Amino acid sequence: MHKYALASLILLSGALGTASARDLAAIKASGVLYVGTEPTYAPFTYTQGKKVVGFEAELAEAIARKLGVKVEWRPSGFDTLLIGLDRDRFDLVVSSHGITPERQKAVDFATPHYCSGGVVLARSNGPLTVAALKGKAVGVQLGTTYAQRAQKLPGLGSVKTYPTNADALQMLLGGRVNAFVTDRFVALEARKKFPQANLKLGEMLFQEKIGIAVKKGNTPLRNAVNAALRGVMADGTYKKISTKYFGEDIRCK
Ligand code: LYS
Repeated sequence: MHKYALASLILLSGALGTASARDLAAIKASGVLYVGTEPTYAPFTYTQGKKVVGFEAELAEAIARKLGVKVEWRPSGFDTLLIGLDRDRFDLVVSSHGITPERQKAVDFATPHYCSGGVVLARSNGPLTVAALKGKAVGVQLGTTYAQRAQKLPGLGSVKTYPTNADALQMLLGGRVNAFVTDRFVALEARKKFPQANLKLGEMLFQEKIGIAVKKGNTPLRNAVNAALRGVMADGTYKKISTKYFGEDIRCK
């Protein structure tokens, strides 16, 4: 997360300390689970027409079914999601957040629902290693762990930050940046979707555990999500959805 965004989020949690999140009973009584996501992140959450689809979309819907409710998607900018949770705009955020100590100060995370990592993605003949990135322009999405990591890489020419994952990918395809740091599965999907660009995956820069976020302190909801997640992981639902999108089971080993 962007430094200032996180600072204001922590300040906000203090200022809005009295606002209460919907508890599990209220969610169940309403029959609806409000889920925040930034849907430009294929194959995790993206849009098809007006529908939010993808691996995490189907997983969130499977979790909601276990809780006996329906998901109502609330699309939002990635850098506003965790703040929105704190302002009670959503019950959950399902948007591929890496579980970091910094974010854990602001929100609570469910048990990780997949493991992945940040890779370098470039066009053919583009830079694929940290060494090759020296002096180059690297694109990232605002507020992501990839942006954080890229800013720490030594010797880069520049780090260009874009509001959405889709924008950053377009900049790579259009040659406005030499490389794009993003999730490994997102990179694989982009390579498949734009074969003419001849995209190549390079060095894996770091690994991360991805989790669903709830408002800090909403422990009954987090526990219910964990139980539902255990259920879909045990009954074959998780494996089926994961295989549909990735051809493999991407749960943390
Ligand atoms: N896993 C990255 C992060 O935690 C990216 C999240 C999704 C971005 N649309 O920041």
